[in-house]
Amino acid sequence: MSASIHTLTPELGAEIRGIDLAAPLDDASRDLIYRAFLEHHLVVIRSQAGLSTARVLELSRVFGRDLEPHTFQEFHHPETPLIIVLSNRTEAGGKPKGLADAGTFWHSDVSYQANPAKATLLYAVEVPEDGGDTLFCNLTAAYEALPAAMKARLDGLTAVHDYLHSKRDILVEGKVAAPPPGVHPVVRTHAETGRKAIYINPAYTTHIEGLESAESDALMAEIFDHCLAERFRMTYRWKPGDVVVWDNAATMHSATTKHLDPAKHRTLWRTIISGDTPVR
Ligand SMILES: O=C(O)CCC(=O)C(=O)O
Ligand SMILES: [Fe+2]
Repeated sequence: MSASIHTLTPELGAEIRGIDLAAPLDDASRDLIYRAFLEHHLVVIRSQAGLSTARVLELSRVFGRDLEPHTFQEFHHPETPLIIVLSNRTEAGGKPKGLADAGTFWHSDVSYQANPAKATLLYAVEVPEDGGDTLFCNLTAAYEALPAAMKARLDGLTAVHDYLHSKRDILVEGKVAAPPPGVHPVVRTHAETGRKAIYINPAYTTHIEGLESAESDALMAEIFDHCLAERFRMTYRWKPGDVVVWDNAATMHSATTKHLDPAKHRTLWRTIISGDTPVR
């Protein structure tokens, strides 16, 4: 069966059919997956239950050469630090088997880093019948839909991104030292497609540089309001065996796991594909 691309919504996401990830990927499949990723910002490959960690790492490398181990070592997959386990399961004694909530807030992954993640891959090992959806927002389409005057106003601005802005419990508990904040353009140009996207997010962006704090807050609120309109959004409902990969330079996302019934088990493997410094 040859692989084909099917859009999920007119603006965001594509499903790739006709690919079996249990077998090594040929060059044509890699090209097709990567092209769909650039064009649609998010790709889904369904019904891939039972993949090994090696297969998940091989697929991750379609999107970039370098993968990053996650800061929270306690949730690394036992076979490799390049996969972190997201799970609400606990062992006997209550020890968590994974990171139970990787971010029930709108964010672009590790945007506080100097070189934020290029892409993120999630592989659904087990997911409940309902609940635990992941929400996505297309920041390229949101930028392109801005009035010219707003584009001109944002172009050239920079913003500070700080991990502590979202007040992560794990840091409050003092388990991991907080990474230093990063500064990035408010509008970034995609390194490969050349398309511009808004690059601030409610979870990590503390303020826009050079503006009074009230003005920065008001401008950010206005932009987030615009971005989070229904037409730029997509809700992903997981099925076991789904693989989803998104472009962090073109989208933001939110988990909903904070509100998931603890009796419903959800376990995903996650890899991070390294990125470059965002540019204007
Ligand atoms: O668990 C989810 O739905 C998404 C978690 C998340 O934000 C991530 O993996 O980057
Ligand atoms: Fe995330």
